[in-house]
Amino acid sequence: MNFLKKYINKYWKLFCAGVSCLTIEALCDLMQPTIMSKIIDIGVKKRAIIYVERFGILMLLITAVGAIAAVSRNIIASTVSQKFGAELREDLFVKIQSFSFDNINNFEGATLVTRLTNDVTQVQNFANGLMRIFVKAPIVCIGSIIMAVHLNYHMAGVLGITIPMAGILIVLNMKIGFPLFMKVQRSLDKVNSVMREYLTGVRVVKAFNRFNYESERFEKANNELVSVSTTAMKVMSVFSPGISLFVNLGITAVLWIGGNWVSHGKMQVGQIIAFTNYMTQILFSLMMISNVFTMFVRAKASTERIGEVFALENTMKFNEVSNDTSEVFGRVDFENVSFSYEGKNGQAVIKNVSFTCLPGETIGIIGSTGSGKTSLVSLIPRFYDGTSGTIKVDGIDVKDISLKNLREKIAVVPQKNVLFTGTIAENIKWGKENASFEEVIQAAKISEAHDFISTFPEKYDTMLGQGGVNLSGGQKQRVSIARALIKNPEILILDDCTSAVDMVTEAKIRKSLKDYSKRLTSIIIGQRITSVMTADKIIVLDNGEIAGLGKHDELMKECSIYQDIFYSQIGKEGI
Ligand code: TTP
Ligand code: MG
Repeated sequence: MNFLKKYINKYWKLFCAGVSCLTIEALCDLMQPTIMSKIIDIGVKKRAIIYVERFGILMLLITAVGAIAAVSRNIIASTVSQKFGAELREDLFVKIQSFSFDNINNFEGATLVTRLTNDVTQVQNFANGLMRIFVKAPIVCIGSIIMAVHLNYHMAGVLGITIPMAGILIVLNMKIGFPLFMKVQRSLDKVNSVMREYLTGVRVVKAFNRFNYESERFEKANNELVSVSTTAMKVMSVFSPGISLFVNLGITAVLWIGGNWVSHGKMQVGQIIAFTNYMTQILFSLMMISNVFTMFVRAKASTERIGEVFALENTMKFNEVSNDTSEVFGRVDFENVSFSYEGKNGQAVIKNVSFTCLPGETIGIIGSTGSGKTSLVSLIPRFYDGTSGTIKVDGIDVKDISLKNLREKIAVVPQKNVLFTGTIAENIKWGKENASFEEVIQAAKISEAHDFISTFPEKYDTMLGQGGVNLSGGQKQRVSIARALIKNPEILILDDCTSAVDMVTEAKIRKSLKDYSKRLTSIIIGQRITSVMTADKIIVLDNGEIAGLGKHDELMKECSIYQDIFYSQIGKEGI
């Protein structure tokens, strides 16, 4: 819960102001029944009109003060809770952004979403409630008891029985409620995660006609949520009527005993009315307290879940960087690098890889699927850290370069292209926010995207749906390449990103890339041998190991895996 400290430090003054208003409001409420009893027992009974008038005006004044306090605390409570909620969400967002891929793999995507939305809302509501009603409830409850006892201490015995009974119910409520609401939250996560997975894979689901299967999966998660929530609500709903029962029994007792006492002169009618009034106030505040606990329990569960995100340490270690600028541009060195997704003890997907990529060179990487091509290049921008060995960019160990600087040098076009909702121009500019329109066009020309974009009626202002659904696979790939190019990187990594582009266009892209910058180091992963064979150096990857390294001609002589790929794709007779 440490993360809450920051907000407490920031908002405690306003919070106290809100609670002060609330206290004034509660005190005003508390005075009303006693004044009323005085009006009845003295003013009305003895027909003293001046007394009635005087106390009537006093009552009005107190109501007015109470109303002003109520308006103020409402404004304060809304302001504080909204600001607090917004800041908490923002901080969480920033924290999640700082996570390494490893960290994110720790959480299922959907739970991070529910933590950011639903959990924050719960905590925010609780903070709001705290300033609106919650503090008032105990004040009114205790105040009513004091006022009631003060009014007629003979009657206090009735309170002595009812209130402890209600208290026991409240404690039980809390004990039983907490684990139930934790469960509710977890079920909500599940529903979200099924829904998210369905929505991302909706095309496949339809193609495979697996709608029923997905529906069942959703129904199962949904039913579980319903059942857990219903159980939680059922358990919770027993408590309010229970409290109500005890207090109403108390009120009946007051009326019954009080009625007898009036005839003996031990109590007055106004006092009975005031006493029952206080009892009703006690009832309301107890109900409120029980609601508070329900909300508290939910907020506590949510706070813990949010706390888990804040508490997660970034798995990536950062060295103190004194000077990470270099005279070299676009050089990459791998020195005996091994890597596994499961840490040191996991199965290695990259095994003892060493190679050097000189500035301006084009390196091709080829190998069967699962041979570790994507994993290998994801180590360069430090999406993951290798388990052993050293990776250097521009001659400096990547661990000694600040992440911002490192990633500024490198542009990656991932294998699975990701586009965002927005226009094509916005998507390309995503690589460089302040890029001019000319730069956008230039990048699109190099990636052979300009021509097809020009055929759209709205050209660069064509809106893309989520994930770029209204573009073809090859078109998306070309927009992704333009987005990487506009960044003007030193090192460009293309991960199989021309797989959906025809061979002629691919050759054009390669040529324009070559012409575009002599200083740009390109690392091109390809499944097609034609994508890599013109590279300055080709790495043949086999099961995480380098099976061959050299130019096309050399590999054709020395590397049997490379030969196999070549002959299977091109045939014996060559191109
Ligand atoms: P990749 O590096 O993804 O293999 P690849 O890029 O050569 O394959 P493709 O041509 O199909 O793109 O995977 C190497 C191994 O690492 C493989 O066994 C799967 C595993 N892996 C993970 O465990 N987690 C991951 O996030 C990725 C990307 C791969
Ligand atoms: Mg891959």
